Amino acid sequence: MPFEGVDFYDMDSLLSEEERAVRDMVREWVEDNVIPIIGECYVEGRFPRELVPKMGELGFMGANLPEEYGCAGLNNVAYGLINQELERGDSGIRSFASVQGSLVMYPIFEFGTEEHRKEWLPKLASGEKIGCFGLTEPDFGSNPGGMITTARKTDDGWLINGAKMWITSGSMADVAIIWAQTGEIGDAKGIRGFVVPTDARGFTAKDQKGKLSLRASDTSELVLEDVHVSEEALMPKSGGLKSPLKCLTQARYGIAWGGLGAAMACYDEAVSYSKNRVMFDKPIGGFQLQQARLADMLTEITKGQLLALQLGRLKDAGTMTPQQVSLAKRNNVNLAAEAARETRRLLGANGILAEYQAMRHMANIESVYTYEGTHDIHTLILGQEITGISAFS
Ligand code: TGC
Ligand code: FAD
Repeated sequence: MPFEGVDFYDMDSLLSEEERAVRDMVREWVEDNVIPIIGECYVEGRFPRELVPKMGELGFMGANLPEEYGCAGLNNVAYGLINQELERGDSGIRSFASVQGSLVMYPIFEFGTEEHRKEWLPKLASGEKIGCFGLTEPDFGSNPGGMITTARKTDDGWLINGAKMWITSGSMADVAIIWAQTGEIGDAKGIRGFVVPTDARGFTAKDQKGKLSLRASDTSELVLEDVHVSEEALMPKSGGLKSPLKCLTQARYGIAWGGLGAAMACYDEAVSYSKNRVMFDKPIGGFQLQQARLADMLTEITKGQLLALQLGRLKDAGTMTPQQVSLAKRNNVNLAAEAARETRRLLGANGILAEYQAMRHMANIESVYTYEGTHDIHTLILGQEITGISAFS
């Protein structure tokens, strides 16, 4: 049966007609194009790149950026709903769109020149070009301020040296947003962003092998060895660690919605299975233990929906804070992890098969729990907000 959503508190009544239309359009696209193939892609460890042109045509990438650059110009709630529906299909599909929109197009829009915007945004929006975001390094994950990738000024541009690790879409990308230290190592204020074409001499990308999570996503290591870029590669309005962190706020916002999508997919599967699987002469959904699982899932999803929607309204009003985003990313990814695990268990042995969704989502969400700031890091961001005392320094 096609997915009908999870809406116990009539959230639909809080959405505009346009927001509902966007949500329904993405939902249908995911149902017809992602669900039928994603289990196989996952087993094969393959990102379904063939979906990208259509994703571009339908406006999924950078959907909250202005129309003048080829984007859909939607509000942030509609943008969030796109993320929710994509992640209902698979976290890898949402990841692709998140990175393209929030981590590549957003920095170009926010920190780049008008030439950068005109050159890259329409092609990235349509999916003609693919981008990636290089912040994390082998020895600097949660603490990107310590990065050792450097960009040194030359007579006619910049020389970039370093390595970036765990980069989504890294091997497919035409362009990489590379964050590098232009000053002394450790001086977070010296960090700046560069628009680096991936065919630049000295730039290589290597597939990250052996992933047991996000298998339908391209994850790579980037190596930059004396990569020479022009003066124009620098995004002039980037300055300090704050710039990449601003990008992360955009992507984390989308993930807060995405987590709901994964959780809703699992809940839907759990409800359906519980009504159909007969054991001890009755459907397992008739046993109190399974009902408790379902009740907990529905409660957490409903709370998470209210959280995401209000966060979106705050973002649209221009008052959303990064700490509010941390709370939502932390909460909604955690509830997705719980929903996926409980669904997997409710399904018994079938729950380990790729033809069901729960275990794929369960494994995916482990990455989502770690990237874009681990659950622990968001706990500490909230701790700092509450007490005024930083646990980081
Ligand atoms: P700290 O001193 O706290 O901050 C430096 C400056 O930045 C400001 N700031 C933010 N601004 C906007 N948005 C945010 N989220 C911000 N967080 C901080 C802050 O106000 C300060 O401004 P100023 O004016 O004083 O300079 O920096 P810190 O070095 O102590 O680090 C804090 C910490 C640990 C929270 C931060 O480094 C952090 O968030 N670490 C986690 C790293 C992370 O999330 N990496 C993600 C990599 S990308 C990724 O995972 C993509 S996966 C995508 C996918 O496939 O979907
Ligand atoms: P570490 O920072 O080494 O953390 C290890 C453990 O220590 C964690 O449990 C963490 O919570 C804990 N820890 C760290 N610091 C503290 C502290 N101060 N207090 C308490 N506990 C602490 N990065 C990009 O730049 N671009 C991408 O496109 C991208 N895509 C990714 C895709 C995937 C599939 C994955 C898994 C990661 C991706 N990342 C990307 C990297 C991701 O952002 C990092 O993995 C993440 O920031 C955590 O860094 P780390 O893995 O080095 O963990």
